[in-house]
Amino acid sequence: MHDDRSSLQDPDLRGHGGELHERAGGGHPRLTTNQGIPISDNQNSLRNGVRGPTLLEDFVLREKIMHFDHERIPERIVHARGSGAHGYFELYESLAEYTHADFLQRAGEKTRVFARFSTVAGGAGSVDLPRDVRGFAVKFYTQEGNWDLVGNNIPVFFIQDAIKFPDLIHSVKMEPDRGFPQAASAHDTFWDFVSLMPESIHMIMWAMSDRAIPRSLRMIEGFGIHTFRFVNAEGQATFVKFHWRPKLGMQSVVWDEALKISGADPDYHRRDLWDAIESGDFPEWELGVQLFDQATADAFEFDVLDSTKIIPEEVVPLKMIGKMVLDRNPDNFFAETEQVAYCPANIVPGIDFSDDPLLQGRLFSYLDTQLKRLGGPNFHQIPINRPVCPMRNFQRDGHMQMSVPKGRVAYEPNSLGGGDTPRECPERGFTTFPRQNDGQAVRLRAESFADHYSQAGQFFRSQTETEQNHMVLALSFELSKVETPYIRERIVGHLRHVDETLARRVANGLGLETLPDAPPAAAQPRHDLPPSPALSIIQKAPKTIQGRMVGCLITDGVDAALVDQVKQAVTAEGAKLKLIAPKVGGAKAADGSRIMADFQLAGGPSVLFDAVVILAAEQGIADLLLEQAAVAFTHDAWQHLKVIGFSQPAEPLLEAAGIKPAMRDDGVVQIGPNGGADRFVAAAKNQRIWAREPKVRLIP
Ligand code: HDE
Repeated sequence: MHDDRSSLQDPDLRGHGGELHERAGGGHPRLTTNQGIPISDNQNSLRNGVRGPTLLEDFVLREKIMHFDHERIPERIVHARGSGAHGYFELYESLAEYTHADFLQRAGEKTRVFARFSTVAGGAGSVDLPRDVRGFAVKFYTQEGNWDLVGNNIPVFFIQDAIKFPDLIHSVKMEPDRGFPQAASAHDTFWDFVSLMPESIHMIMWAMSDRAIPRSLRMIEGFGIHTFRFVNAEGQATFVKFHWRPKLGMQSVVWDEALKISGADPDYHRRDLWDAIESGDFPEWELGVQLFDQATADAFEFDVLDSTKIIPEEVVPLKMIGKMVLDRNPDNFFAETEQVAYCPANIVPGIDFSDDPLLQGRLFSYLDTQLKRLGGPNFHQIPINRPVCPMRNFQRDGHMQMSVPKGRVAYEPNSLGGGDTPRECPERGFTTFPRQNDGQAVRLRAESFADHYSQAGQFFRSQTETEQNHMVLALSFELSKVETPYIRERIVGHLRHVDETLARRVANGLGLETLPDAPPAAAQPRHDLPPSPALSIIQKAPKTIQGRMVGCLITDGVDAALVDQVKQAVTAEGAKLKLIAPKVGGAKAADGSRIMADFQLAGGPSVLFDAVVILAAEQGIADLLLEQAAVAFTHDAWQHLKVIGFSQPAEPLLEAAGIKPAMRDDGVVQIGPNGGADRFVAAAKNQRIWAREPKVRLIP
């Protein structure tokens, strides 16, 4: 509800308004127009006679429809689909040695934040689980202004220079003549661009890994990508790269699951984040920094200004400096998540940019885009964008000016304004680190940016066998959607520089009879970079079901004590148990009690859960065998490598789903009155039974 009476500053006016604004019937506040005029009838427009034409003078109708007609603002050109939440950042220890940023000085200090996670390619109404990069943007409301860390869940980017960004985005978005595909990189124009842009190959490796299909926004890493600078009180600079690490660990879905979730629950990530925060299960990330000096930077074979490169953690370890906790959902999606305006140029004293040409371009783009999206230069006054510290300057007027500056003076220096008008502040004001630049004006890329393949190969070789299989499958899938054969072949040619085995396997996955030639490489790729275990999801996966969701399919006649046993075992580990039944009204347990369901079977497929339990009873199993949704529930759980708990009467359903006793593994656990729930939970902590995959999927 919109109630803006607080803007009536004058107490006399307010008193008068108060009397007039007595409550409407039933104790509700009165409904009014935007001018505060009470509305008598919100069901019928004003007409000339009960069956006559509507009168133009109906200002209530006109105002309401006019406002409605203008409800939409331009969606973000990229990252349009997003979900946000409020929270705080808490510093572990003072970083005064490296930076004089005010909010990084005092251990234990909390700073308010607003985070927004997003997909890149799709429109605002697109699904949550395309194969895509995720945006990870955080606004820190510090006492010395807003700092925006606008990053992604992948630490490298597709391009090295901002001038290529519109081309990259045009290639991945819907093709301009046909207006499809929506939110998908699996089409000709994207791969055409990539095949002609070798610098994107490293990022392609990440985008074809399971990082691009996360299980939950609560389970993604985040990266500032570019090299930034910390500057301390003595003016000494240290290079810094920012990393977010999720407390719940990283986890992804499998690709077939992503395809099905997109249909079953297009809001899968948005709902998951919202529900977790609503239930008090607050997502957390640690903020880590990689700190290094100029000499270290100079010693690398790659350039720290090149956003297509990482600094392996094994080379420069992460220092964890604090944690972010998201503990409050937005009150209003539009006002906050949609209107929040991030900008990498929002930086505070003590942090500074680097000359990364991608970052430099971003410093222009974000401010510019907000002018279009939010309609004018005063978007910083929208509550979600406002700094929490005082904000004073002599800018004035403009569209939608919300503040009412007083006095004659809107310039500086001035002598008419008196002592209250703001002045510049050399001691604490933002100063740019005096970096030395004495080059010529050229449109040239440095030689140090030339190696496009070595780290791509390092990434591939750092993955477990399972993860490598997924990359081969993803590349085969994406390129199979490309209609133009020579584009597929060009990509395989690039892959030969990354890793010859990878190239052969993808060629096999595409049914190519001969291996295409590799294109000339700007710099000879290295194939001996040591693997970095930190790049693998599986090698870092915690053994846990914390924050996960277990789906339990029940039927009439179910043993209520068994449901209880499973629920206790699951919730004791910090996961949630959701009940699925043929009818949403639930099931009648053997003891006559009614157990309410959270999902009706057709709306609760197993793709929505991390592990499943089937507590069918003899009474209900015959019906389930006739219901494809029940068979698919079980079969999908199996082929998505999930842990399946079942009670003995569910045996025929497992058989109907093709899970024959001889093929079962440690991930199929019988649960009965004598136990089994604990064994189920122990198995589910592995998250997936990766060893099952070759039994259910052909891997090239
Ligand atoms: Fe962005 N990007 N970007 N980007 N970006 C935008 O700003 C842009 C890049 C990222 O939740 C836009 O407010 C250029 C890298 C996120 O609201 C726009 C270049 C990274 C978000 C824009 C890049 C990002 C955006 C669109 C190449 C990871 C969403 C709407 C130089 C470090 C923030 C808007 C949110 C949004 C431009 C490259 C992350 C058009 C020109 C690299 C997370 O200004």
